Amino acid sequence: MARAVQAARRAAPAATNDPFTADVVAGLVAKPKSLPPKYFYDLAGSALFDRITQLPEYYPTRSEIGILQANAPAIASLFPQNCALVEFGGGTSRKARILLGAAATVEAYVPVDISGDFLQQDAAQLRRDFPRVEVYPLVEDFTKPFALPAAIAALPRVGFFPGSTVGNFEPHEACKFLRHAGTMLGDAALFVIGVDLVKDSKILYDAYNDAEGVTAKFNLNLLARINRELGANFNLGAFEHHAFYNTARNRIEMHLASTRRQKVRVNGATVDFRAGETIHTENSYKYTIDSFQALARGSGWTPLKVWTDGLFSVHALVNKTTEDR
Ligand code: AVI
Repeated sequence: MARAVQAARRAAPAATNDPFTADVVAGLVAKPKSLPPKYFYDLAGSALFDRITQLPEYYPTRSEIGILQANAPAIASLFPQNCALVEFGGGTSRKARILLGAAATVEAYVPVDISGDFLQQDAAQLRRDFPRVEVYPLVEDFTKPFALPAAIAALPRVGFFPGSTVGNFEPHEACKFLRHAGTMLGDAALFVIGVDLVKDSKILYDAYNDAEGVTAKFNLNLLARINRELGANFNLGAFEHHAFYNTARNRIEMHLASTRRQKVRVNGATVDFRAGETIHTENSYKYTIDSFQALARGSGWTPLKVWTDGLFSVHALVNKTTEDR
């Protein structure tokens, strides 16, 4: 009985209102253990992700930029007059700049990101580079509904969600996100969205297991962040990066595997790990053009056009069902 009480005390984490602490603790006491991928992107994680996008094995960024550059005039021709471009997760405006350069009809640009670190800096540079465009950066968690700036209330909207970040959502969450984006962007809005494609598993495997080990560092940084911000004592040398393609579910899975039996203190709780036990840190779903269009249709969007280089796809969707037209 005394041991049971002791064990319960040990397992009970300190109460918290902070979402990061609450999500980390809930994920580590869950079975199987998992952590939300949105927490990868602190300052160190964002810098590592930036390095990932330049790796020879990580094709999605290069592919998407190539598709946007090659088709910018065609994409821009779908934009309504005097519109606002709303980018979900627009921490850096690298890809939006391609559209802003091609679409003279954009009056306002609203980058929305959970981290304000780069937003303000980037907004200042954008205002210099595109003086005709008003820039309204918004620090928000775009996975949840939020209010758009009043200044763009009267403008028709174009949503932009590049990078295949939609693939980091579970399909039901992707559907929920597309629905809430539809509500925010309004009837007849356009949505330009980048989606990574199902392909040869070796290409996918290599993209998440780069030779330089940057993706491994990116994955392990999540534990380093928990140590830094929550005073936890993860031994980074006792966890390994695992990434593999789950063909049955069309997704890359990333895990952090404990190399041995160990205990870790996190926010007043002790978390036990068996040797080989993993923390599931990310899914990156891959779609076919048809499977993504089916998901979009089921979420209130009508597919209008798609551009692809065979590896990656950029979809234009319209917020209107065919029946409404
Ligand atoms: C941001 N997201 C689309 C990336 C992906 O490919 O799923 C995150 C990433 N994880 C490991 N490498 C890149």
